[in-house]
Amino acid sequence: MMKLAAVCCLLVLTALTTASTTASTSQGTVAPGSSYDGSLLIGAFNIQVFGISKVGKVHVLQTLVKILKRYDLVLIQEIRDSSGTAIRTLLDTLNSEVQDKYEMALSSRLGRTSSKEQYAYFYKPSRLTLLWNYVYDDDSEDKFEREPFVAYFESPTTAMERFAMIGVHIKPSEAVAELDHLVHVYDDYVNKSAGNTNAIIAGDFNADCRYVSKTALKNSLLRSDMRFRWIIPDDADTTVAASDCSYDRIVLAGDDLFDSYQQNRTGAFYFDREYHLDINMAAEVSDHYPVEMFIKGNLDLEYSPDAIQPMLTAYSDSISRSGSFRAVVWMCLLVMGPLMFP
Ligand SMILES: [Ca+2]
Ligand SMILES: [Ca+2]
Repeated sequence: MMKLAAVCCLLVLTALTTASTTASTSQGTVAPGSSYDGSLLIGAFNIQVFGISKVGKVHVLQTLVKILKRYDLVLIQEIRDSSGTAIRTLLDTLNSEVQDKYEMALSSRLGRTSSKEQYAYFYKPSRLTLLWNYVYDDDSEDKFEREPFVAYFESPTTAMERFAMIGVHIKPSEAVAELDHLVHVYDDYVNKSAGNTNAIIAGDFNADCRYVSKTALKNSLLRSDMRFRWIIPDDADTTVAASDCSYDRIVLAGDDLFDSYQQNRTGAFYFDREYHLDINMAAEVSDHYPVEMFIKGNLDLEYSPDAIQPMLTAYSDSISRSGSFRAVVWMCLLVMGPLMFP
């Protein structure tokens, strides 16, 4: 009981001293990932022409690291760097600033012309085990400019045992055709995983404004097939510029994912507002905002010494979100009440 009381006091102190660390999304607020209960914050970020020039600018690199460390798993798109060093610099810089280190899965360089792009997944092995990954093979049909990059994860801290992330940066001028073909990419993954239907299809789909009309979107296979749920709405704004386009999307498939994700913690992450960057500073980082989603964890909370710090983080996040200390007061009353009024 003394331990619980100590935790309680620490929670109150934390509540009183913690500055808000939450971030606005299109539909609410999202706290950084890795909370105590095993939940996952998953993102997809098109870091416009990511390469040596970008990591060479200290303020850009710092902002990228700040954004990426929100996530337990994040897809990075538009890596354009024949030297292959920029993404490694980004990963190393990120890992120098966190205790819970990230690992990377990197695709081959993709594209029909000499202008190639790579995808990367940064993920925390403390939360997820990467089982296998592959670039979708479209050699026989050549449907994609940049073939989707599929990574299959084991997730011991959520209700999903295993799921895939299917990342894609769709070519704007062929957006409708590539969108349609994502259904085949998904079916191919289900086969490869011996029938696992859980998948997060995410990336810059270019599925709005001048590239995909509302009618074309409505008629696209990925939209009309009821196995898929589009969780970033058509009216979301995922562009840093004044334009209002919902280019970056997350589409879910599989009952476990439908049950585990939280819609009110899903949306674009407006890093310019959150970090108080003016439009020029933000534009140096990317022309896109990341999109993100939250998956509930299923770990039981234990009152072990090791559990206290993550608990403090998690509760201070929840306090920041609610903007009140009521949660802490209620918890203290529940814990201390029986002691004080036996
Ligand atoms: Ca191709
Ligand atoms: Ca915009």
